[in-house]
Amino acid sequence: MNSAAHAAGSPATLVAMSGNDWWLNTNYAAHGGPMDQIFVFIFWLTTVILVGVQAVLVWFLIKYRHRKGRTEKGVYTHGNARLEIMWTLIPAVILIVLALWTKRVWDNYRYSPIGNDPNAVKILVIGEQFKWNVIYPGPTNKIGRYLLYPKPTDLKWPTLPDGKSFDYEFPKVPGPAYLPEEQARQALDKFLAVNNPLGRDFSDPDTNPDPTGKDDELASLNNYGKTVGRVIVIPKGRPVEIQLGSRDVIHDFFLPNFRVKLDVVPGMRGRMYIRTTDDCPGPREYTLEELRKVIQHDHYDALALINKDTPKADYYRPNRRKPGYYRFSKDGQTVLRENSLITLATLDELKAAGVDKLPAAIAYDLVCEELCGIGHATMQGKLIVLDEAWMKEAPYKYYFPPPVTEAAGKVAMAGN
Ligand SMILES: [Cu+2]
Repeated sequence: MNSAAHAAGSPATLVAMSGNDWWLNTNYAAHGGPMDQIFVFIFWLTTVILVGVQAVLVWFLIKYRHRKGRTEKGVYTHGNARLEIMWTLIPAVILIVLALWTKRVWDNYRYSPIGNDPNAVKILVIGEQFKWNVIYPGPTNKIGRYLLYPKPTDLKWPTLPDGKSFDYEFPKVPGPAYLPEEQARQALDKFLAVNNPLGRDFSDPDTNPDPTGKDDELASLNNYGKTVGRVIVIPKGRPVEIQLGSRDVIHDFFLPNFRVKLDVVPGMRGRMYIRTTDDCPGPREYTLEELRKVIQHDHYDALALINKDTPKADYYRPNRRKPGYYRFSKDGQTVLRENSLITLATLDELKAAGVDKLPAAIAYDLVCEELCGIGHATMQGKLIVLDEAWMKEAPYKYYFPPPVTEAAGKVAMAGN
């Protein structure tokens, strides 16, 4: 299995090998079991061959070493046809078996039929230097066209979110093509920086998560300020289609715990499918000691899920212009706010603030495995797995349509 073998040597993977520092980290993807079997098979196959070859080498070194007084001459040989056929055929058979076995596992997450499950949801992740943007479909479960950028030779101005065209500096000019190049580029640069950093095609109704136009929260679901650096949320047990795109250079989307990894290439939309295993830990109430173990011993991160129902939490709004949030506080100072990472220092502060338990979710690593630029090391994200109870809470309730059938997550994977 190429991806894991390649990944095993890279620094990001070594960091991501949480829990067990000597082996693969825990798998929480339904397709991951057969993938790990290939990894283990190749590991032991190559180990046995390595040990065998080295042993013969050492044996020959000793057996045919230089000794004084030895007079017999070396044997001259033209080779051995039967032996050569053997050492060609055996590796060929091994490679063919590995190739067919790998293809089956690869197809299982690249072209899985679970994408056709009525409960399947979609997520679009767009890489940029040096962050991941996470775009949710909303109740329509449609993503639509993104990463379409206007050119100075376009005959019409691009469309704005309200359906009007971007012409406010040049109301009498039908499009950038009617301006000198320099002016056209400046106008379009402004459009991309201010109105549309992700190249969303506002004229495509599929990019609109609020077709009824009634819900402000829903309408702003995928505004750039919210998409950038956002946590990936996947509903436990439901099939998830992850679509991938890039705003600038090639990135590489890697979820070590979910056994998927794919290059994110500008101009292409990659697709892959995951469904969490039944034993994937969902959100729950943790004591401070349990969280300390998660961070210090298991080397996972944990995200605080604080909302209106959390005991000892309060609602805080710094001022009218800024959005409010739920938090734990001490003497009016925020100790921990909703949807933020819990550190060891936070745990001490929570204890001092009289909090002894809180709802949290394990935050799995999302890393870029491409050396995409000088800020590459910061290009990490987080993924959490939420159950249906949490998916009914804001803001998560805006992300996906509710499941349509009871059998959520029970569709079999191909090849399993
Ligand atoms: Cu990157």
